[in-house]
Amino acid sequence: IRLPESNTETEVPLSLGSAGVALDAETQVSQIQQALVNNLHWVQGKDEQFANAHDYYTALAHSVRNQLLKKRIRTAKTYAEAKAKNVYYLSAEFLMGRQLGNGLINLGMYDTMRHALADCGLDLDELLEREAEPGLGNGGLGRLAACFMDSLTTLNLPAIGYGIRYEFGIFTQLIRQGHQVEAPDKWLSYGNPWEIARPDYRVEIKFGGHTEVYKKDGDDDYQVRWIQAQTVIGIPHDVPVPGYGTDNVNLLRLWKAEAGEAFDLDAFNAGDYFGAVANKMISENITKVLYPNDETRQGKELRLQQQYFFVACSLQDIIRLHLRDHSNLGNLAEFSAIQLNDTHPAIGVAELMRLLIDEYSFEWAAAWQITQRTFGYTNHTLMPEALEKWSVDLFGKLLPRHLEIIYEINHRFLAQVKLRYPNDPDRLERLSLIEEGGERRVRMANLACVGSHAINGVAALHTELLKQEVLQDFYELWPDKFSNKTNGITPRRWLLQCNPRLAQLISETIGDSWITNLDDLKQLEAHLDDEAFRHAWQAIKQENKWSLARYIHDAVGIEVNPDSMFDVQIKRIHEYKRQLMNVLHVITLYNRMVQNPGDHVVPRTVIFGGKAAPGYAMAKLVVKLINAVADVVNNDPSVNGRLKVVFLPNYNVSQAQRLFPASDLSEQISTAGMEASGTGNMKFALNGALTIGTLDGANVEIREEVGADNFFLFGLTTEQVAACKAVGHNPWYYYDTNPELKRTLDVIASGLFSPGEPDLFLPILDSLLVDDPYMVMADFAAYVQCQEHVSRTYEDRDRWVRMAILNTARIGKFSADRTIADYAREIWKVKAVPVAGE
Ligand code: T68
Repeated sequence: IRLPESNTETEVPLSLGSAGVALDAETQVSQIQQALVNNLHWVQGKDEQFANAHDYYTALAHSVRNQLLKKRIRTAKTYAEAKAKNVYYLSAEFLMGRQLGNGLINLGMYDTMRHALADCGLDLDELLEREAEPGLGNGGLGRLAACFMDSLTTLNLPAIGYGIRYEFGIFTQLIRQGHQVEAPDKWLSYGNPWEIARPDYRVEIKFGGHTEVYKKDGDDDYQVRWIQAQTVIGIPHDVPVPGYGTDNVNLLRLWKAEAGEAFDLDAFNAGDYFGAVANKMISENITKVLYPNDETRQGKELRLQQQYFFVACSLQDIIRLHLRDHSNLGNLAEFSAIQLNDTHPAIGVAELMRLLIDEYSFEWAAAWQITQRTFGYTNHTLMPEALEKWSVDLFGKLLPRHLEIIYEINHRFLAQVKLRYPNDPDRLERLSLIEEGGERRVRMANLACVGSHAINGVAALHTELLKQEVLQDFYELWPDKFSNKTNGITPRRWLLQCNPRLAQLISETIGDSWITNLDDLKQLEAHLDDEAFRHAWQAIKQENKWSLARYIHDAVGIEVNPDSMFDVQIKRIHEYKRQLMNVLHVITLYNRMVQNPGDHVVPRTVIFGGKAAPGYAMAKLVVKLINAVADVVNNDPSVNGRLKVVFLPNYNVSQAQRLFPASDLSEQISTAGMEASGTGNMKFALNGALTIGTLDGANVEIREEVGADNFFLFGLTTEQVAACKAVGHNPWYYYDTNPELKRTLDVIASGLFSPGEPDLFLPILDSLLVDDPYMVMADFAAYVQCQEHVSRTYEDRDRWVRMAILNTARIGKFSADRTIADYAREIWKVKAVPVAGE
């Protein structure tokens, strides 16, 4: 490693000279190297002799962070002066992915940095790999929040993302003997160069205790106050969020819980040292770990504590910011749009009411108007069993004042409903914020609906189903509150950063405006008949597949053939997503090879990745089945490499960035009517993979955009699924009438995949044959047939490449920039506040 001498300036501008003029390449390189060595010496406290790769990573991260903070300071100033309306995105999860590569890309420094590092003997790729992935989310919902932050900043919209700084993110998935084993995710153990703790913006959060009525000094009216049993401190940790090609830098503000009184002095003085510290442990537990369940409710007290904690912290912060620029909270809704990312932050409705009424002495009606005008609610699920509900007992114990407020909201709301529907007690019962019958429970989705002026679904089909099913009563009451905002993804991380070769080919062909205006990819269509272009396209896919093949070999020791079709399903393991149907297809292909060894087959590599919730037995058994099938298929000499099955452990954002660019076929095969939107489906298509999919979630709109000819559609529609279930779905019928399906299930039952444990997969067979809730049996034949069509199409490589190009060219609608522009215009009513260039 050859670095210059360090100097005492700890920050050196990287891309601009002091007069604001762009520096020549040589000066840039030497400045980058200077900044790096300064950070190595003055941040890490090491020199080249002792520094390891992680030290270089940290030094580099600080170089980038300095650039971001410089921009952040100007952004904060600009926003404060503009007194503009702000977006506050409340989300229990932000699945940001690694920050260094993205920071370099968004700052436009990526290539210069690579060059400057190479010039002194350092490899950027290697340093990028040193960053721990911040896995502060489960899946689609958390990653959507991250894409939204990127787009908010790129569009120069003033925004803060508020969430939780989990000390342990989503668990690390290990595979042992084919089974998923969970290990803690210690992502903070080497420190986090991207965050800045802000103890000066600490807030106090109450829990438990009771409420009492009192008379304020000099006031005749009674007020309520909440006498808490416990106080927890929230410390914000700020992560700068860069946009692409802009000087704006927004914030992700994540809250960490600390003890109010680190030491209970009385206990301490009485000699109870352990008791004195215990309180600290209890408080800090609140932000200790992310709940690893996607799509299922976790009725645990700690989960409700997490939700209330981060929402209450965020609302105090929002109010502090508002009162910095305005004299009172009466105009809060004009300057703040708060978006609830699912129901996890819905307690915010009751908390804002409490703050306005108890702390700022607003009348109920005025407080309610402010609250409703401020909040918007995004729903992410159609599964009724996933809707959050909290037992009234638990709720009242933890948040006694909020329960009172929710009762009052409910009382007034139901009175209004009764006027509109005088003789409809069932409707009242369904709309009520409190579920009666059995244990009484607070319905968080109902609270979110009542407390918001806007309610949206995340894909056209999902929004329609919300209106017809899960939220039908609310739709009938307030049709104007409802709208659709089809999800989107950021083209910066999901093409420019993860697929640099394809990004470069596209930019050479049509220019680089697509990076911030994804519809411009349409211009690629004009090059469809250019053979050189198609060849270049295919060569890039091939290179990406080679590089994934090397990664697979390093990760799991399986040799895969880069000329085979890479057939990929990567997402959380869930019955409704039907990874099981995919494995059944694999077994069917295997059976054919065994039965008819001479038959011509199109070689495939079927790749799976995804985590199962630790308590979700069926999902974990599917993981085991995939690995067990892989063991048999990959080691059977008669298969002769024509079929390989790979389960990549620990699927996360970094791994996703390797997988999308190298995929040929995207598996989007959920039971129709179950997947709210999907966003992986968009990332595949953007990177030129073709989709095999059902008419579910955003698949419907993707197919509309790319054209039915360029999409492999199969399976029952939502209506057909419902009709099938209504008349009584009989899975045995498919077993008895489809010999290939029968054979596939029989092979599992034979124990071929579970030597020594013949009953291991019985629960899977039972689920398929007893009630088959996700219609795997009903859709199987159509799926297999469609896969045959896929294979035939893949054989005509030129046709396939044309279809791939058209997928990329026509996917522009699914940019998160479009999604955010729609939210901004139609729900938030916020305008861009660009920071002036230096
Ligand atoms: C996903 N939801 C939807 N939930 O399943 C997916 N849930 O269709 C959609 O594209 C995506 O949201 C974005 O809209 C989730 O990812 C969770 O992760 C989750 C986590 C905790 C509790 C409930």
